[in-house]
Amino acid sequence: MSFETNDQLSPEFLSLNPNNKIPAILDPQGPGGQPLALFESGAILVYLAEKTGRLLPKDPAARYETLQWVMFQMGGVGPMFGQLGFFHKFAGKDYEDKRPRDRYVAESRRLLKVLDQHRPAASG
Ligand SMILES: N[C@@H](CCC(=O)N[C@@H](CS)C(=O)NCC(=O)O)C(=O)O
Repeated sequence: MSFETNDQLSPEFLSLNPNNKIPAILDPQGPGGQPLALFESGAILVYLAEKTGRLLPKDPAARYETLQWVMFQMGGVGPMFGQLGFFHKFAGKDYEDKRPRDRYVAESRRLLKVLDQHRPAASG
């Protein structure tokens, strides 16, 4: 799969992910031994964690704490850093108005501060 050749728009890839983004997976040994196609990084991570019995704690409180940081990544870090990359590196020179870039810089810094200040509970 290469973005340079727009493979994400091919019928084969769109059959896996109609949203034409990576990541997407096809597990030939999905539930019931049937193939399973999945997109969205969070859904893929939860699926793989449950399939392998790793990464997601069994303890409910720890499990939801883990899931909240997965959602934080999907809803915060991923989109904000992506927009920052667009305005700062890839297309920034095409925009005279620097307010969009500055907004994503500020929001990305804020998200990093949240991570820096987070002290995970001790795990065994
Ligand atoms: N919410 C999606 C976001 C996926 C996403 O934005 N993927 C980016 C790369 S990190 C992508 O495919 N960009 C290429 C494009 O938009 O054509 C997820 O978490 O899987």
